[in-house]
Amino acid sequence: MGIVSPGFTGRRGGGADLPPGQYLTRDFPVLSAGPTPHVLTEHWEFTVTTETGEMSRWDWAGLLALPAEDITKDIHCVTRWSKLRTEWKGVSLDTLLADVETGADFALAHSYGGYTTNLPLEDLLDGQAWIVYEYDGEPLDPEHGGPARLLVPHLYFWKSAKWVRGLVLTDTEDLGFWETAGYHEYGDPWKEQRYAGD
Ligand SMILES: Nc1nc2c(c(=O)[nH]1)N[C@H]1C(S)=C(S)[C@@H](COP(=O)(O)O)O[C@H]1N2
Ligand SMILES: [Mo]
Repeated sequence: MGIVSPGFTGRRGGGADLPPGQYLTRDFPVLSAGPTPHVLTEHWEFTVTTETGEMSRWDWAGLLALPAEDITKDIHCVTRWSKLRTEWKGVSLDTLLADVETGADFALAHSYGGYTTNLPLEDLLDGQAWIVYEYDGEPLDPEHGGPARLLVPHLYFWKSAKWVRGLVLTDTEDLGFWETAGYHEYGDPWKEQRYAGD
């Protein structure tokens, strides 16, 4: 232990890690548009449906059998809190999509409970997105999306669908829950793309 006071180490002068309009938080707020669905792992599945209707499917054991990665990333919520160096464990979308044949440009993530969010498919590839099932070395809490959620930390955190159940890949972009409600279709925190037209 050093002799710095609590609260000092988490802040960095200059805010190089902090996108415009964001503040740092040390706790982990819960933001859910509805009730927390309680999905048992024995019933959990994750599906990817391509633009031609081909479906790939993983059950819980199948997900855990895939190579997992430890991920440390900053997260940025559009309600302006950011949290630095959050630690997750999960499977890269590169791994899940490796054998999926698609020429689609877009993905709509679907969650248990009905939430959706849209992303360009390329933002889910090249080490940018994961299906995570641990946070801080513990199984992911239901309120934070457990048993498993999408993690796409380079976009505002509403893109990281909790209780994720699948991706539908399409040639044209369908908007998700918040995007339909006026939030930005892409949501780059560094460009402050909060609302449509930003
Ligand atoms: N299924 C689902 N996923 C969701 C949401 C939601 O309401 N439902 N909220 C989004 C928003 S706006 C944010 S900021 C983060 C919040 O994640 P947390 O509750 O783990 O902090 O989840 C995102 N994913
Ligand atoms: Mo959010």
